[in-house]
Amino acid sequence: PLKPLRASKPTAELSELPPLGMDADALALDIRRYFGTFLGRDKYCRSSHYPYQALVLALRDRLMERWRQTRYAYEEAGARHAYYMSLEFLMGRTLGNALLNLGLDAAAEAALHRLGLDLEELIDVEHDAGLGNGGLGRLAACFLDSCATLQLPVMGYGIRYEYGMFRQYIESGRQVEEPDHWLRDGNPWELERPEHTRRIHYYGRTEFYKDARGRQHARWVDSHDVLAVPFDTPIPGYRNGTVNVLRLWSAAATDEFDLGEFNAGSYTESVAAKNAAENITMVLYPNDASENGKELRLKQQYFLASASLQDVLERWELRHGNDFSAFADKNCFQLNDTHPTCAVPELMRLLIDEHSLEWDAAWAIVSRTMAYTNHTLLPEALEKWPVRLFGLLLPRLLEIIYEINARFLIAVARRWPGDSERLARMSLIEEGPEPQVRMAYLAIVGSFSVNGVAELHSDLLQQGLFRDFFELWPEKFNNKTNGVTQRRWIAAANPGMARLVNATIGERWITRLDDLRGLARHADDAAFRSRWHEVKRANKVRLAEMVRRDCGVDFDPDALFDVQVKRIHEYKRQLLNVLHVIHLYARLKDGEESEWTRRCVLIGGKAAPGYFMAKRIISLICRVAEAVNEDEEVRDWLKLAFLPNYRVSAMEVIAPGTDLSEQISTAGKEASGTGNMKFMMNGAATIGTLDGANIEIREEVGDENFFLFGLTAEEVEAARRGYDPNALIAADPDLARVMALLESGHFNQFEPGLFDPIVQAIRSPHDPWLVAADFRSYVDAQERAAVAYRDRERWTRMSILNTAASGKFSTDRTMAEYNAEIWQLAPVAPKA
Ligand code: 4GP
Repeated sequence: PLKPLRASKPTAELSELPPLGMDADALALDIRRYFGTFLGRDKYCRSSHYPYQALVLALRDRLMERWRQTRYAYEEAGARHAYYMSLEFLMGRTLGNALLNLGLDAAAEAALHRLGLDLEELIDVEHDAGLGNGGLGRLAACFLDSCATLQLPVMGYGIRYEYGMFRQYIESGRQVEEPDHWLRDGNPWELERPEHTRRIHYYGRTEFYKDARGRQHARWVDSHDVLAVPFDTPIPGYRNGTVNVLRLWSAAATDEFDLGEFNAGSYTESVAAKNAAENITMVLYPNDASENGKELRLKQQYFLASASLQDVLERWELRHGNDFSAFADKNCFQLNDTHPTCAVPELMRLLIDEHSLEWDAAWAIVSRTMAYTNHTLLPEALEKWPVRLFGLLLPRLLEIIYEINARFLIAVARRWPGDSERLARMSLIEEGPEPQVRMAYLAIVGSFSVNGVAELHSDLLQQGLFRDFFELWPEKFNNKTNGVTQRRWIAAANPGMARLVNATIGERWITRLDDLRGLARHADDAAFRSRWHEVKRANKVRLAEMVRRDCGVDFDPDALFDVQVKRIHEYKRQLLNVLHVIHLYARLKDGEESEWTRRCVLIGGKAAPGYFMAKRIISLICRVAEAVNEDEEVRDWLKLAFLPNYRVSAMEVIAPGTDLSEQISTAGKEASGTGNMKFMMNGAATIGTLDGANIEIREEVGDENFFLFGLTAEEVEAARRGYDPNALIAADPDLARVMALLESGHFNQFEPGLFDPIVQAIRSPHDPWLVAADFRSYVDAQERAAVAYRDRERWTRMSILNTAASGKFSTDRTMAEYNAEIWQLAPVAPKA
């Protein structure tokens, strides 16, 4: 533990500081100072890394002073806070965004220019913070940006993984994974706060004892403990003086290492405990929308929940002592999916065992402070933990869960007397040979709010997955359609478009995205369309450079750029996309190229390392790409590339350069999607099914500016009964030709059988993703898109109208809704 200062107002004077300059002169001076003194570099330094660090440190100083003011303002207001608890924060890079939000982009460029440096180059030095898998993690990052911009007292809590999402390489058409040691070159944005270290228990057992007044208490004894050390990252709002915090926990051993063992020569043993402790936050689990009952994962989940709750409770105690009567008025926890659900029993434990509250008082607090967001309908993604494992690792928590369940089932029985089937269905414990704790049900029972992430998804939750709970507590359920932050996804990623928009309708869209509506009037102005087209074309040139560099494929910026980037998953149907490419390839080979639209198809995304079919689909994309790109009859008309290592910073180049956004999941499977929104904002038209937020995108932009195809969620359910893909294939000459090519081994001449599993999946009457069922309408929609693209004026108009209609999909709107309907926080502005 760090020693406390003995002075009465120990650091009040110490933390007073005159404001730092926000002009190029002041920045240049600080950059020089950091470079030459703190970093100790000189004129012989040849690495871009140190100028980058010097710039970040200069910015961090400016973030720190705003951060302090924000914190003081929250304290003085006695503000109610929300805590966004998430196992994933997919932050990507920070520099560009920090410059934009601080309003220092121009000053930094000028300062660096004076120093003979280039801002773009330094931005590229930064390693993506890939502490998330995909949509769920990136959503959390966009949320933080919007909360700070709305001046909401919201703090993020997560895990500081040493290794983030793996790095993906393609070798001989196969995905290869490599660890992502993102911290190797240091992370100048973060601030370690050892003074707020927490202690986390695992294993052991419960001991009951009586206090002086004869009341019974429980305590967790014989536990193996691990320390949680916080690292804070500042989260600036858009030019408003607010800086919020993302606090990430890192695991450390309670004792450094065993010197006795070491001296006795047992080196491995001496550090075993330390390694075991540090393993907890070593790596992010690379599974998206699916879980596996791994002990280490449960350890991570509890680690986050316990450390964060202890943190909040300690701050509470500093102000209020052991009086928790107003705690629920001042605090709210948003659980990002079921991953942090241990927070429900853990807050009970902390209040009962460590703060001596009665059960009912503690439960009143828990059930008024927890709120749960669901992100997926895939049943395999609903987390369950074996009771056996849970009881071993977190014995005290399991007892509390049993007690919550007993009380909950009494309420169910009272509402539906004699309905024992329902009791079994709703129980927090799933019975069977290996009983399981149902984390989603625990989250629902413990929360006052349960939301889905798009209208369709929230409806399907209420009618399907959580139906019983919806009948019991309809008032808990609500929808919060996702969004993305336009600061990162337009202002920073697409400066060309941002400048044109600013010149046309002013700058207010940066914080009021609905203003983009004003662009619609200009869609009929030929001069404006021509400027819009030029911006898009320049962005396509930039994207083509990336494709050239990373895939070795030449994309022609005048061709239609047709893009699908997201995790590789069967329900997202990258397979359907490849089938369409094979269809175009077959047409070209058969000489059917009259009325052709030249098309460059880009697909990117990572497959979970253990997901066989997803990896096989990547191989198919790579093999088809070779056949297409190397064929002289084809390659001038059609290109296909698989982009390796898709990540946030890649999307910042991809979205602005895309014409056609592929959102082609089997209806009813994609909870929302957020990539769809980034593309739309950047002026891409969508080809998509009526799934997730696509439905709302189409509502906003109008059917004439959206290429709709495929079965609806309802039709999908009906089509599953009596599904006969072989009949569909036989009846459709285009699909038959595609299947014949695939089955002939044309794309895997040296690896016979490679794609048999894919062929079998398409031909299976049990194919849950109904690839064959949607093929025809997909190809037809693609043809409509191709025709539309040939008419440049029409396409450009459509592009403008997509951007103009994207206002709803700002996380500013999403956060305002969370706040109005769930958190109810008052915005607080720091002193200027
Ligand atoms: C994703 C959903 O698949 C996606 O539709 C949604 O937009 C996103 O969450 C944010 O809500 N789910 C996951 C996951 O990433 O791991 O479950």
